[in-house]
Amino acid sequence: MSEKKEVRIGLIGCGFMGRTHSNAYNRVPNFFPEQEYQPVLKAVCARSEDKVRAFADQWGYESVETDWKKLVSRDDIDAVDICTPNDTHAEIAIAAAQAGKMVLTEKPLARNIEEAKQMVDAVEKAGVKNTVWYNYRRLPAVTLAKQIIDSGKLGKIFHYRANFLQDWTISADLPQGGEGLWRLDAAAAGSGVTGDLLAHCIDTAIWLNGSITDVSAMTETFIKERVHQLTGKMQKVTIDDACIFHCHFKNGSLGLFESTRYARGHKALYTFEINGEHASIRWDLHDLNRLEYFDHSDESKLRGWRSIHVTDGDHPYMDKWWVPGLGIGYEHSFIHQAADFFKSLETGTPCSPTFKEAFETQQICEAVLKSAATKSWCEIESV
Ligand code: 4PW
Repeated sequence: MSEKKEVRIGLIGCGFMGRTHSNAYNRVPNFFPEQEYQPVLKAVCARSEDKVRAFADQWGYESVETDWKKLVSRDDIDAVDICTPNDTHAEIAIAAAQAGKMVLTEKPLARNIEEAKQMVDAVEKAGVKNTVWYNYRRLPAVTLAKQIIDSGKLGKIFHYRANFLQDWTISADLPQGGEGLWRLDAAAAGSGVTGDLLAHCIDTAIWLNGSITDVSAMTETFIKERVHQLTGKMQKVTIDDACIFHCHFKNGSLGLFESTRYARGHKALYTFEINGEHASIRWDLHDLNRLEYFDHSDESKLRGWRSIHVTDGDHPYMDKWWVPGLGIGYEHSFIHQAADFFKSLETGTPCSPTFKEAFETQQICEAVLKSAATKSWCEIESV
């Protein structure tokens, strides 16, 4: 057996994303054993000592820290993985890059373009490996969509449509800010559905269909005031509860995007549809192992939407899992991203999206929010 190279992980944040990433690191050695680089769960960091110790025991971390600065300065950490709220991404990532660590961060890259720019500069200057966890790219059906589009089967693309719908913030009694609810607080999150949900749709869209050149958007904040968990006071809500935008892609196609946390009945409905000259593709997170494909070159009597169950060994990533016909889940998108990150160390190639690539998504989010605020079209710079 060849000697494995260890990548000693220092994870910061032990909430929902801390769990998805920890699960991914634990699964990579089992399901991608051939890879030269393998993770070692060296340390996990969170402010509460009790919480971080329990997390370390549950997921198998060797040690704990309660101050992220200590973790970042440790000599026995190779890669810093940021799973904390958005307002901490920039400071931690910049410090980690300056300390010469590889940096992985949860999406969105940052709260705004200024922070994102500094983060890109820091990793580029330090020359450290970096990636942003836009996990949905790594679902086999979504990767298959990319392969089909890149093969040219759709021909000229006319339309790209995406939705990300949830309903968890409809109650006016839900507080904003603090533990578990920072996504409702603009100071912590940067924005509402635009940075949290549309960022995923935008990342997938520019990966599948290329750059977006300009956007026209509207946003709405349905509940204007909520109690803030940290101050106990009723405070103005400044996140976008819903956002709809349309746009032009560089390839001439039109885009239409919608996201809300007020779509009663929808918990996490991410869908996209792409219509080309010869064929169309659509995908739905609620049925994530399936890709629907319509090919106009099929014999007319048999023409219709094909439902591809993306579970065969020759489908992306599926040779790593079970037998044809057996599906995988949401958590596998993170396992695949972790595996791709370690593979990229072997091949010396970037692990997309890098900070620089994710900067484009940040630019589009910023333009969307600006367009909504100014009620005007906004161009995306330097596409
Ligand atoms: O990144 C997103 C989260 O903030 C996720 O993909 C889904 O929506 C699940 O939680 C939220």
